Amino acid sequence: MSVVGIDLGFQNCYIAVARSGGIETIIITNFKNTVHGFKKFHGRAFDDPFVQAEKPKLPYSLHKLVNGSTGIKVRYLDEDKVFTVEQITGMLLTKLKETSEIALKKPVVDCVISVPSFFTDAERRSVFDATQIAGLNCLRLINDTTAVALAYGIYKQDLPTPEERPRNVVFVDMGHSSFQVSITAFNKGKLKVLATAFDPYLGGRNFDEALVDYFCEEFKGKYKLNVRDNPRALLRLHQECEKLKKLMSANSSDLPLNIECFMNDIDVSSRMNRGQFEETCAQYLMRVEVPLKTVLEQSKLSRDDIYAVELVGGATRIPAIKERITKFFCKDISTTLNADEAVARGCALQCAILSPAFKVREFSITDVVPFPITLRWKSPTEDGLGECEVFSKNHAAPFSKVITFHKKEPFELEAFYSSPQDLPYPDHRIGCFAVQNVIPQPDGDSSKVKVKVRVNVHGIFSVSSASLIEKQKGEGEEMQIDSEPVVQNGRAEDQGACGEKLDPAAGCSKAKVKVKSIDLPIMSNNIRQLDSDVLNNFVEYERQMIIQDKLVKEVNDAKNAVEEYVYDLRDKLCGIYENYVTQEDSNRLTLMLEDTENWLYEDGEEQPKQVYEEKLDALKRLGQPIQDRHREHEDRPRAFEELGKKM
Ligand code: ATP
Ligand code: K
Ligand code: MG
Repeated sequence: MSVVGIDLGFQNCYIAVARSGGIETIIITNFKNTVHGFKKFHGRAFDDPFVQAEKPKLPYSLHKLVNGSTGIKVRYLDEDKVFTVEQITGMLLTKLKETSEIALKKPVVDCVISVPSFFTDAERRSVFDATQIAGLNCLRLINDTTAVALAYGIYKQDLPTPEERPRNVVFVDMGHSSFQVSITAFNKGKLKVLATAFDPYLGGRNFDEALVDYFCEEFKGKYKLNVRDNPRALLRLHQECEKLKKLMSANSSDLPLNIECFMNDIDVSSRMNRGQFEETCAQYLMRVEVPLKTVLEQSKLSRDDIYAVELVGGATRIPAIKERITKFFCKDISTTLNADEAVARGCALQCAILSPAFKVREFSITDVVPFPITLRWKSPTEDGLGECEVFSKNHAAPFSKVITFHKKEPFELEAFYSSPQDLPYPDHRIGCFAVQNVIPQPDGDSSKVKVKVRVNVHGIFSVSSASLIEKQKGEGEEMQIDSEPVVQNGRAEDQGACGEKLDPAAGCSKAKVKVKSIDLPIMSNNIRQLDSDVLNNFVEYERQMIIQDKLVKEVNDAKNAVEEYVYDLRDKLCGIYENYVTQEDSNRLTLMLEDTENWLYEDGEEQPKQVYEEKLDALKRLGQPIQDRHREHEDRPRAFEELGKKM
């Protein structure tokens, strides 16, 4: 089985594979000419302001699904059909999976997929569902900049030892749709993300749009053209502006923009140079510094503590962006990494580390929680209402914590992001988790309930388990350990990444107390994730589509085989087969080939596979003997030669 990493970009997807010789990029796709621009609809409602703002720019239509989420209408087998975003990404992943399998000649199941570091719970859950639909086993959803950090660190031979001061590196990724920065500390065999920052709405496409705006305005005055009224012209202008933008990265001179027959049979032309470009895009260039400042502040490092600044992502090739980054960190940019492939390569490396099917050196990764998470609790009758921030900003992740409650009845935990104003998502709620079957102790006292909360390896939050601790005789002492103001207060104990519990009493000479713990069921509610039966339906539907596509392909192949045979045989009948067929047979066959050709364009346009196969067989019954006679004749001298050698 292959071990692959997938960079699911807004514009470009890369797949890399881990091989014994190293990491190799095997597939690059870009979405031009297909459905695109849906990556950031994951986990978002149709009414979400972001979705609504994107809607007019899309070459396909969006629909509100019954549960309020975003549906995408595409043509499938000559029919308009609305799919969920998970299904659309599922189809894309299926395509990537099949293409990789052909390239690798091995099944692809285990994978690691990158997501933006600012993706919230709902967005992550939605991408994860898409991987399920495609039949992939996603070992980790990893943050883009963390994947890049792994690709940077794992091959570095000269990292400081664990006892030494770490090497701090800034990673900057500006793609087509967004801008992400992280500062990561490296020691031998490990990396720890110190902080991340982002502008989720700043990317290469903003620069394209600024150019489009500029030329629309110019062409209105110069040619009296309303480009915005003509979607086809607008699309062409968009493509030309992206090209021009890229050319300007390499050239500081004046560059032409020419489009023939642009609109109303008019050829348009204009020019732009780098200075004008920077002026036109000033509002976007201004935003580059903000996340750089934020990330440095949060890492609590000074510029002198930074060892290197590494850039990836297509849009970081814009010189004005590079300059701003260089200036901010007072440091030249290093380019150890392949700017386009680093994310996918990091994903493949992480997959290799996580997969038992592959041996690779260990490298431990500690990421951060991008947005602080608070837990609020309430019981139906007890007046215990309270809340506590369980994960602060930049808290290490993955991570588990145990929170102790003292309760007499079932209660509900509501998880939400603590600071909605910093969230690039309109709803700060994560979900509700009802801890069930809680009963008082036989003596009427509250029971001690331990609840485990977790941010898992995908960056997804959950209340993962709960247990009721039964009081045993002679337990007084243990009660005392926990009898700080934890009653109704939810005190969090850290558990570390591997879920190992940090016992607050460890090391003390307290007598071991026997306790009995009973697992409690948890019912989760309002989690923004597909219900399992809906997901199963989508999985099944995707499987059916794969089968259907395969059938369609087989029919096409069968039809093409007939067509090819017709052309091939016709050529050869008046060529190399001429002397191996009677004139009469040749005439008969030629007529039949002509009939078949006509049939293919008329009644034979759309037939079941079997019909094409029968047609081919019928032709071959006449054609094969001729071919055999020809081959026999060709082989005879060779056979004699062989014989001659042996003698
Ligand atoms: P995202 O990370 O936002 O999901 P992505 O990963 O698909 O998007 P990339 O492939 O990293 O994005 O970068 C694509 C962007 O980089 C496009 O906007 C493209 O126009 C831009 N780009 C590529 N090369 C250059 C260049 N030489 N100069 C300027 N921009 C460039
Ligand atoms: K990419
Ligand atoms: Mg990207």
